[in-house]
Amino acid sequence: MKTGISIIGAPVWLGQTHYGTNLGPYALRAAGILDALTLLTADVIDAGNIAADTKKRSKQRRSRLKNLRAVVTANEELAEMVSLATGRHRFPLVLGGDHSIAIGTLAGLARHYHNLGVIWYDAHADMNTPETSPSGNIHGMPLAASMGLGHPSLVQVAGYMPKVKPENIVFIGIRDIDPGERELIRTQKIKQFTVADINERGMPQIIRETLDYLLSRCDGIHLSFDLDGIDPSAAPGVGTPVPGGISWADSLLAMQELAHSGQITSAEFVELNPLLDKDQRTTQATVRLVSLLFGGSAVTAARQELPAATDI
Ligand code: 6HN
Ligand code: MN
Ligand code: MN
Ligand code: MN
Repeated sequence: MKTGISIIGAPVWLGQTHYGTNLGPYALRAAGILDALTLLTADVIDAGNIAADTKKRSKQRRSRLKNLRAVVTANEELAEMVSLATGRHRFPLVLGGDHSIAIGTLAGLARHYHNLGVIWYDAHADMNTPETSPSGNIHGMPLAASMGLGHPSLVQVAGYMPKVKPENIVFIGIRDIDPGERELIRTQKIKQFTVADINERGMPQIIRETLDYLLSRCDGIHLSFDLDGIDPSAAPGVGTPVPGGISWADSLLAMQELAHSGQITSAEFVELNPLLDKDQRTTQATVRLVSLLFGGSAVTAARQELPAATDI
């Protein structure tokens, strides 16, 4: 049983190339995420942000990985904060940041769970290695790294590996998959639900199947929610949008079903880029999704006040 929520900000953007995902935690706080959660659960602590300076690109010669050192430093620190909250039996809620921060989140969590389950809600599989990556961007690699595949500095964050077993992962919404990733998904037999599966069987059923699968083998379930899993029409504020995504209505249903199960033990919301957003739509959407995950109703979430532009 979790005693409360610890919010941890990970303002990282160097896992990809669009400045702005580092502003995600600030935008979400300005949009009232703390008040929204406090209405639902009295015990909410804002643990602040990781302190690592991720503003500067690191000078890295002859490496295919962009900003490796800066990303590793940020993730080492995030792993410690997540581990601390988890050790205190709190629910770590990590606000990204690009998806490279999942390396640190999972590293902090897996110290406490022997069979950590991971729901990867995303347009992408994020299972590239330096060899298969088309971009060199580390936000496309966190799952591979957490499975023990890739650059030693990424794989060894928090000093151990692997963090996640392939049979404990479920993809929801992936639709832009690189050849190397496709091969890994196939050979490792990783469970996946496509947007077509969701349309066919309905989101509540997909979530129930996901939980049935993970609960039979896992001692904790982490939700890694990449906002680009949602269709860009509803969540435009992301750096790598992919059309044909999960609908807004289905995303709300997913959060409600997960809340209803009471089985999620940690979560992160990543890839929000306020500078690419339209009318703060994606920031507002994230606050609503987080509220629903903690048992809020769509109505309560909708009632939150809009932040003034100057707050951001
Ligand atoms: N994300 N597969 C592409 C790459 O560069 O490796 C895109 C990755 C996107 C990552 O959205 O978290
Ligand atoms: Mn991702
Ligand atoms: Mn242990
Ligand atoms: Mn993605």
